[in-house]
Amino acid sequence: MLHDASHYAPLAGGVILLTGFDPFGGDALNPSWLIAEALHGQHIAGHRVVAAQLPTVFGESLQQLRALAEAHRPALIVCLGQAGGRGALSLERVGININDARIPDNAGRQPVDTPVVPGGPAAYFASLPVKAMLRAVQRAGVPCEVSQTAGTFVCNHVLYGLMHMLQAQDADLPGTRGGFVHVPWLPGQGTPHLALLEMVRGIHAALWAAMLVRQDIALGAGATH
Ligand code: PCA
Repeated sequence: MLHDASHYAPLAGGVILLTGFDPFGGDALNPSWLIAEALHGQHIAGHRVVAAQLPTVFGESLQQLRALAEAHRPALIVCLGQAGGRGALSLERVGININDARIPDNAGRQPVDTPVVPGGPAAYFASLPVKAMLRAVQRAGVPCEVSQTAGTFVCNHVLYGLMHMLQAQDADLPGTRGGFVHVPWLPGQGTPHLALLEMVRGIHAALWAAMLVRQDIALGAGATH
């Protein structure tokens, strides 16, 4: 017998918003956007993936994300970003209320120790089943980890701002879940790296798990330091 449908994914026919960033910091490309672009138009759990590029700019990135969320009213929002130096897809657990940029963003802004949202809480957890996603990506044969920090540059800014928007009364996006995944360099950008197709396969598996799993699983994936 089929279980109560509400236990599973939200109503079919909706949208999954998947964002990537433009290149930054002197790089010629950004794998996060190439992955999002590759998955644009795919159907996952009855939902259509809509890919969009965000600028690597404090403030503007969040304004564009809000406009996209209001236009598409997605069931799920997953933002992707490049994390050079990491060797696995990194499912971010938490965004913190701080901007502290070691390099200028693509508009030349370099905020130091400013809040993402003045007066906002210190942090928000992503509302994604990160452990179930971890298991799904690993079963697809793609290196994956849960990360306890998204840094303090534009990616953390977007993760915190996204979760603030989803919590806020004014956003009117009831039931929308959201979070962030950092991805390694592509071959040619530096080491460690992952092939584009491998990363696309991993994010595809992660999106399926995010759509289908309502209650996250208990799976040890913490860090000792
Ligand atoms: N990575 C940067 C910003 C844009 C991107 O792809 C970050 O990790 O903050």
